[in-house]
Amino acid sequence: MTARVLVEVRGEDAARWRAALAAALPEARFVSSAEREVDYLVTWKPAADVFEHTLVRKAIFNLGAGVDHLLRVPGLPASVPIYRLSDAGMAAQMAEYAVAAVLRAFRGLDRYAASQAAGVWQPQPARERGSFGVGVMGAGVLGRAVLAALRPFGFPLRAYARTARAIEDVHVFGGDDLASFLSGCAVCICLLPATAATRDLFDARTLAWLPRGGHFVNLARGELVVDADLVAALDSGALASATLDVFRTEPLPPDHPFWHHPRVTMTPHVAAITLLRESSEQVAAGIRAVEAGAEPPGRVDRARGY
Ligand code: OXD
Repeated sequence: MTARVLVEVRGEDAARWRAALAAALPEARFVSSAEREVDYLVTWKPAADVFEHTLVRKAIFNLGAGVDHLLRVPGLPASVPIYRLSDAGMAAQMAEYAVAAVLRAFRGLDRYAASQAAGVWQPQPARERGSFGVGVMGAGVLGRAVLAALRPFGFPLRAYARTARAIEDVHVFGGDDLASFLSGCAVCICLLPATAATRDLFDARTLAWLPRGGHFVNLARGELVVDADLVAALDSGALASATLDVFRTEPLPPDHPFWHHPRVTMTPHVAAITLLRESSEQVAAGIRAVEAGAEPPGRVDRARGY
């Protein structure tokens, strides 16, 4: 029987996603949301009532790396497996962004920008790379790609992962070791998923575990950070900078202090853009795998929350 697929993406991208998925999976029947029963739901941030009118039989594919939005949708069927994108062109983008942020911090480019704005010619002393620790939180596909991209620069690398596993040339810290991990991060790059265990993880207490003058980079979810505590750490000079791609509310409200903070560099959730062709091909391969009785990559563990 032909697989029935519902693509539930809202906004201006919806038609592009439907066309790309239909091209990647020509053997399927793409149905409208009027259909009561489908085999597959392919979605990004679906409407809150999607499961009121749609029964999903076989699997849900999330068009993104993070499933925190999806796991909050009422009526999410408990027995249907969920798959999320795994890399699909995002790892290279994350790596580029993270390397740019680390090098900007290491070479003091923000200070030179401030000097230029003030019309001041002010060389800074060279830094010792061997004592400039760079830490990555989250050692999944994206975290490992970021670590690999950083390796050629010779910084001491560390990683923080729920379950510590060996990574070549990287000092890996496990779940209970957050304070030791953060204390060695001249730059801390957060790639952790938003779960019950990570929400508000970066507050006054944990931010204070970073070395004085450290740099905080959040490429994961805004919910991980207590904004007022981060602003206080930047205001006091405890932290030299924050590079933020994600926020509790997106778009960031116009009156939020991050917008004009001199120590904050912001981008609008673009560190790793979901790529249409790569993602559609991955979902198509996943649907074909399920149809063939195999297990595609990227299965979400609902108890863990990612
Ligand atoms: C995300 C994504 O999960 O863009 O934020 O993939």
